Amino acid sequence: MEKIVILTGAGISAESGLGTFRDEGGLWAQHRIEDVATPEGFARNPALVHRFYNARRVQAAKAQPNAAHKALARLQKDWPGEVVIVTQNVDGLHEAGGAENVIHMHGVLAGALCATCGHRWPSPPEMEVGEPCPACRSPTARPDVVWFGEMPYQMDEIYDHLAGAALFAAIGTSGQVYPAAAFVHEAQAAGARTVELNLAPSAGVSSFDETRLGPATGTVPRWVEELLGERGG
Ligand code: BV8
Repeated sequence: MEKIVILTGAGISAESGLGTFRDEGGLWAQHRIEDVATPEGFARNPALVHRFYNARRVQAAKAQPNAAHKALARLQKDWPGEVVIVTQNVDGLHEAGGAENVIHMHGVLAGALCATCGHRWPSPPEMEVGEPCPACRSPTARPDVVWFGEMPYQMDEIYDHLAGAALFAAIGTSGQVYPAAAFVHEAQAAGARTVELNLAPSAGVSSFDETRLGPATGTVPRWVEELLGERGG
């Protein structure tokens, strides 16, 4: 049965109250990317970067999954083929909405990583500069997120999924960050149909076979109903 691969971005969590990056007043309007989402920025001012991620971690922990997150979980459950969710988001709202095996290509707010030995552990709500790694004791704990210039996680697995996709959907992403922004081309090369569900046309809008505009809590449940209804589900 057809395999569906879905890429999500900050827009799917917007209606759960979490800020996006590039919308009016978004996260990048409040902080320079170079200062808070690069290894150089962390080396220069780790306290600032911890403050940036601590605020988002505390906010994300209080946020609730919305109808779009829940609709994707239902699609995973009721679709006869495989449904793979790849997210650029570092919140845990897909899992909170019932989704499984979510691929977090840009890492997770709930995770801590040791920059010295690579050990991972559940992050405390707020991390501090010089936090010691539980494994090697080095004072080099950082958020387990992928910054600019760093390699996103599980890329081989993602490319395998894209190579086998019959349907690719991008939801709530502005299509400005690579390599995620190029996934639509990988899917097309594999012969997949491609659809974009977004509030506004993304940078890659012309690459998609179909674009549905509107808030995710409206467009995603409708899209899932159509897919499942199509199948007479
Ligand atoms: C890499 C950290 C090497 C975690 C993030 C020049 C050309 C091409 C590429 C580059 C270049 N210079 C540098 C690069 C590479 C760089 C890059 O792409 N830069 C861009 C800015 C040009 N990429 C990297 O460095 C990546 N690593 O390339 O490694 C490599 C790669 C492959 C193989 C070998 C080596 C690493 C990128 C990861 C950076 N980390 N975040 C965190 O803090 O969260 S990026 C950050 O942006 C988040 O991860 C976020 O998810 C991501 C993308 O943003 P979006 O999710 O799309 O959010 P955005 O605000 O932009 O858009 C929101 C959308 O939602 C909008 O379309 C809006 O309309 C819509 N929306 C809003 N409300 C709603 C809605 N939709 C529906 N309903 C609503 N209610």
